[in-house]
Amino acid sequence: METSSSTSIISKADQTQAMPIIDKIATKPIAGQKMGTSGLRKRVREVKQPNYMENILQSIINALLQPTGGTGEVEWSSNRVKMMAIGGDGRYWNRQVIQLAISMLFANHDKFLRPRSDDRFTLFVARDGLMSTPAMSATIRTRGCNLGGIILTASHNMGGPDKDFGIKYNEPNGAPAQEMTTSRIHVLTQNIDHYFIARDFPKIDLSQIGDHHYGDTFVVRVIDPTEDYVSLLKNQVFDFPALKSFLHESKFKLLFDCMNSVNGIYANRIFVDELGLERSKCLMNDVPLEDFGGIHPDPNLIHAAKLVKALYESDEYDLGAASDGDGDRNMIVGNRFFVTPSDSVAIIAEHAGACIPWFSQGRSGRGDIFSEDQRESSEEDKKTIGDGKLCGVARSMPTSTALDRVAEHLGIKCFETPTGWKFFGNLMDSGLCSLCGEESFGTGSDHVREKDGIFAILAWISICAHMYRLNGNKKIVPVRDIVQRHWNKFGRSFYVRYDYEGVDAEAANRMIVHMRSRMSGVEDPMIAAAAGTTTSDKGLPYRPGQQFEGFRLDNFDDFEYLDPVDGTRSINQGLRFFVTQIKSAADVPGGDISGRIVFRLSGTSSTDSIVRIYLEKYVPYSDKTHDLIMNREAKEETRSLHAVALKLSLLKEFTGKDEPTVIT
Ligand code: VG1
Ligand code: CO
Repeated sequence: METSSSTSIISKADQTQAMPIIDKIATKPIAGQKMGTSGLRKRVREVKQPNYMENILQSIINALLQPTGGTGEVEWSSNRVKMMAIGGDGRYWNRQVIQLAISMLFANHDKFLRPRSDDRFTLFVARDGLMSTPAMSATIRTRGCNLGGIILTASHNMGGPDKDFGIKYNEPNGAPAQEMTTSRIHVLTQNIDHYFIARDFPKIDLSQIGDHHYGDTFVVRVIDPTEDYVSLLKNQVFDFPALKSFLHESKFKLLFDCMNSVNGIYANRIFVDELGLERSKCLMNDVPLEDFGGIHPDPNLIHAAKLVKALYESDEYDLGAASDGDGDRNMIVGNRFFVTPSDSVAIIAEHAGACIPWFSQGRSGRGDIFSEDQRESSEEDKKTIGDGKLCGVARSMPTSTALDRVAEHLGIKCFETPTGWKFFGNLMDSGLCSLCGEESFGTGSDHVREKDGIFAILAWISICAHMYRLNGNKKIVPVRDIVQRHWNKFGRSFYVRYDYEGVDAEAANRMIVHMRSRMSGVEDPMIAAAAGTTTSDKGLPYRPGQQFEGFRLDNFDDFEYLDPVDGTRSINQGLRFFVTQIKSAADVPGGDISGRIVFRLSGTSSTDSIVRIYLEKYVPYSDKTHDLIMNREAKEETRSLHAVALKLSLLKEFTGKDEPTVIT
């Protein structure tokens, strides 16, 4: 790390000789330090440039020192102990940045302490620097980290010296930083002119659990990264003894691909140590590696191909699962059967109240209270709120409407939020949302404030156990049957997402601007012409009633969200087109078939743009649609919607891309 020193000052706490000297180092703003959908993600070579990590870390620290944003006044809370946590997904550069962060937090820590007080600063550091995103959320909440936590991760992006690194800040409630916080951090990165760092700060041995004291005011506590999270899942959320006896009695076979990510350590703790499964039989890629062993740690049908093959080419396994680089995403696969993430969260919502103690025993929906004794429901509580009801659910806008139908059935509200987990935090803190999900393989509940891959897997095992018991302990109900029963009751949303990666950012933006102007009724032949299109109507405004490829356009908008808790408005969150299939007696057997096409640009790419097209076609259940619902493939069934999407967006013309890079 670069330390071209300018001024040296002795830390306030440094009354003794042994204390490290604090350097104030001059720096200049580095462009592009803006957090996206979930943190800042950049190529390793970019974050390795001099002062890159120093600038962003100091800006996060500065943002925490000015919680009201810009008065320059430090706000001291009355807590005597200031606490923060740090860990990461173990990717290349993780360990170096943790040591850097420790020395910078030491250099800055006294600014958080009230003058002439006995305040102290405790920094919890994950052993070996490894902590999954949901576990970090649990640690922040369980230990009451009033300064939140830092997670070094680029999540599902690839890792290694030529790939990505990332950093996220989580607030004291354990949720990803809200937009207000991330924009404050961004502004600070644009104005930074110095940072503080401890000179020659001793490198801490992160392999050993224990405390390291620096004077009277700064403690680095290396903690077991599984402790808070596993105890939460075990003692509060799930019934581990019941799951264990089900797994062994029924000989249920699980195969979990940890994709060489941080989740390997949690998978071993939970599935092997706690639930007694045999490691070699149930876990794949369960040792965290700096480059994820070259795997793209994104749990989908393409990147978890080996797992998918095992589930599709033999009858050995009942449940296949995979999670991403930082352990917050999940994919669920049954025997020769893929569960879309949108269906998965809907099905968990359908059964959670009956078989997951967090919900059935009334621990969910209590907003932001969190302490062991508050969480232990009293008998009185169980009578009033332990009726297995979820307090509400939520999904990101592009996620399918399957969850909405379950919510309606349960008589609870379903919130529709912009993409990104940070939008669920307020709902959960206010007791408005028990369970939520995103189409991008994200599922979670209010036991933490992040999505949680292992939660989803344990939820599915809980559902399977419940079905097995209902079946008189005789037969495992296959995942396929559980999903088909759901479709039988609620109908089916055929759902597919097309990703066009490596798109020139300017071209992608032009395409979105073009659609936006056509939505607002502006004729836009110029833009269409610039994209190389000649037919005059390609620049005309969209009109309800227009027909494309057997669909009628009913409505369209640019999604915006008004946070019902704090009133924050988030605009430009994705372009939505609502369509209805025009009936022809031959191909539509009864019921209105509606569809939705959504366009948005990814906010997690470290380089070029990624255009995402989300397609949903909802077919209500009836005798006539039975075969269609049970037997058709989503990609086939949404093919014509994809053709409509290409017409609406002129994607090929704008981006030059003929084919998507990933279809999920
Ligand atoms: C993607 C997903 C989004 C998810 C985000 C972070 O964002 O679409 O649903 O919340 O990744 O997931 P975008 O902006 O690229 O579409 V994770 O597991 O990578 O933190
Ligand atoms: Co992730």
